[in-house]
Amino acid sequence: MTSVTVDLSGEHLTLVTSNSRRRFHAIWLRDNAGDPETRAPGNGQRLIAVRDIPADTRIDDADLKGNLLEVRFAPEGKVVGYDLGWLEAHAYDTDQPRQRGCTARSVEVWDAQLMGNLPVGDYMELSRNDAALSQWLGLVTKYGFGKVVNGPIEDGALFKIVDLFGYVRETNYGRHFDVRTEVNPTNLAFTGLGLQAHTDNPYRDPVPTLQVLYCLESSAAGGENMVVDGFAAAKRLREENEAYFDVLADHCARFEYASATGVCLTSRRPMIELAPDGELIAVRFNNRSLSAITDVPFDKMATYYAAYRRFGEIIDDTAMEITFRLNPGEAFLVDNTRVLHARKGYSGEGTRWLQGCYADKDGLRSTYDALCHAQAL
Ligand code: AKG
Repeated sequence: MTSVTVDLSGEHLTLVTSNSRRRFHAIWLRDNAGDPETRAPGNGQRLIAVRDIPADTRIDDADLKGNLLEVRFAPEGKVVGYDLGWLEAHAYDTDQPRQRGCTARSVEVWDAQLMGNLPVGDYMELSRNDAALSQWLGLVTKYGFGKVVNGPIEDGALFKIVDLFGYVRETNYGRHFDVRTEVNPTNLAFTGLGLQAHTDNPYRDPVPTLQVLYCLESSAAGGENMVVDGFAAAKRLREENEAYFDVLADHCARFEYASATGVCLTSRRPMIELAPDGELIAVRFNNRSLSAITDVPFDKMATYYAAYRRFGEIIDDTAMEITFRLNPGEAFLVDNTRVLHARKGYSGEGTRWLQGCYADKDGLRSTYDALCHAQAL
């Protein structure tokens, strides 16, 4: 049995159903009205600004009509209907226990134990079958990375992975970059050296939120890839030592990439970035491009470095990482705001050639949500 009551001032109403009790403010309801004078019927965009809503808006009356809550607002005299399902899905009068370092509901943190259950998609299936694509994109959203197998072995094939869900982000490295040993490398990635787990390009503002690495040749010994969940590492750091977590979250690090060719990229952001409610929103970790840290007060610098060291040790702990070898035609995709990637060194006979590019996760999320909506119809 659902019921609605309006408080005496008309400032809010209370909607009670068999399993919830939610309050909604008059101003919130009015701003979220879906009638054609408030929102354009074609594209759903809001036609009014908040200044068009009277500051003294209140609820004059509220009534339940089947699955609809009908509200009359004063002083406008406007009557608006709200779907009860929509109200429950958008309710804000809920228990929202938030602590620093929490993660969104869509996220599942992981460690080496995920190995038996890798989010892998078959390229042919992903490109032909929306259900397979949506399932894989869902796993990428949950775990922050995914592998693709059975892709074409051809120059530029990595763009076909991005085409599955979004758009390439071009940078000073071009639309893509070749990861193979070079004589005069502009980046240590273009050598056979091992690379500590890192997020890419923390010196960019904004940082590319997705990275694809696609294998075209891999006959050299070594060169295996590792991925580490930066959110799991940040949570572990907090469990071990809250002060370490706080010092990395509360102060900005600085990152830099400068080359001889007129590129000078700098950024100032924390290694562990939180939303105002404490939710983890990004991890930045890259020993190669960390520049001098100048935003930590003198009396906190020693703790900052101890925290940075411990965060690195957690990231390097093999219990946190998943290791795999990419074969030609295989690729992996990481959420570059969350999952770090690494490479073992390689040398000797044979070749190793990967192509890499960046993209952004708004496109991936949009494709995933649109596929989910289409499947729900
Ligand atoms: C990068 O390009 O960001 C890398 O980490 C290279 C990874 C690899 O060579 O597997």
